[in-house]
Amino acid sequence: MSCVSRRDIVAVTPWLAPIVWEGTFDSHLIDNIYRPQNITIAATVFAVGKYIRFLQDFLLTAEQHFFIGYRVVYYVFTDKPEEVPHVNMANNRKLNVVSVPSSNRWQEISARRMELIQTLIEEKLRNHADYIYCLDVDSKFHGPWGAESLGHLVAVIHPGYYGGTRSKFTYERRSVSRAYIAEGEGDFYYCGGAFGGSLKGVHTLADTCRWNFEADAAEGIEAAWQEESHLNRYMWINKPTKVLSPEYLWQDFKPRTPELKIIRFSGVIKNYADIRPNE
Ligand code: UD2
Repeated sequence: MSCVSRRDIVAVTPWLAPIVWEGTFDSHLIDNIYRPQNITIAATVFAVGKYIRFLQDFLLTAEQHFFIGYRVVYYVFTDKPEEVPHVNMANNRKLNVVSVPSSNRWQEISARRMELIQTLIEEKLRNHADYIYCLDVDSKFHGPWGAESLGHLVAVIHPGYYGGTRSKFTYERRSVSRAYIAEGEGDFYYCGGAFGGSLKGVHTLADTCRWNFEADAAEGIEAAWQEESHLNRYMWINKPTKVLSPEYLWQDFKPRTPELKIIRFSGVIKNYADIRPNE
């Protein structure tokens, strides 16, 4: 067993879902469970407008760390299909490009991801993948992200909020929005930049967030953090069956804290004014 006990972190939620931290699982044992199942993992990543510049490092590092030894299919959504870099991949891994329109508002690009993920699952993935992870492109893998992360509905605790109190969480606080979470309610603050689960789990999530987002928009409401706010509301009502620690989405600008024994995936430092269409 490669597991050591950890006393410095909480490894289970109050609804008895695991919270995955380095040192709380045995990856060899977990691979022995999942490898024989011959599963396929889909990964979606959006690279619209200037965000195409992040795609190469994302893919190169994913090829070193993301579900190594498993069948992986990347779906790259972009308005610049001709600029998708060529990255060498193992035989059991491939990349599909999906063309999407560009947009003048970063909020719309970020928010439309739910609709496109829902459609992808309905039109392409059923019977072709078992699990799906939806990841921000402006990030790199630095350590293994594997089958320990699998579950029906998987959320990642946002690195900016895991140590703080609930009152500091940037949930949508206006009750007119369908992303509303009242003061004193909510569990964790989860990232919009990484989430996943079974096809069914993510389809229901994407479908619900999309409709709530669009119903808000029809009334002129945009939640504080767009789809991240809707995702947080969804995860509060439909508890994730597995929660990933901030090892699974850190931010390069944040100093490393003692609990963090490994960084698996981390957002690069970026200058918003330089890369977003409107800022
Ligand atoms: C946070 C979330 C992000 C999203 C956003 C709210 C994390 C680490 N990030 O990040 O997931 O919930 O808040 O809107 O949890 N994109 C493009 N082109 C653009 C703009 C965005 O392709 O012009 C895509 C790209 O895949 C990017 C993602 O949308 O990674 C999120 O946008 P962001 O990185 O600008 O959002 P950010 O860092 O504020």
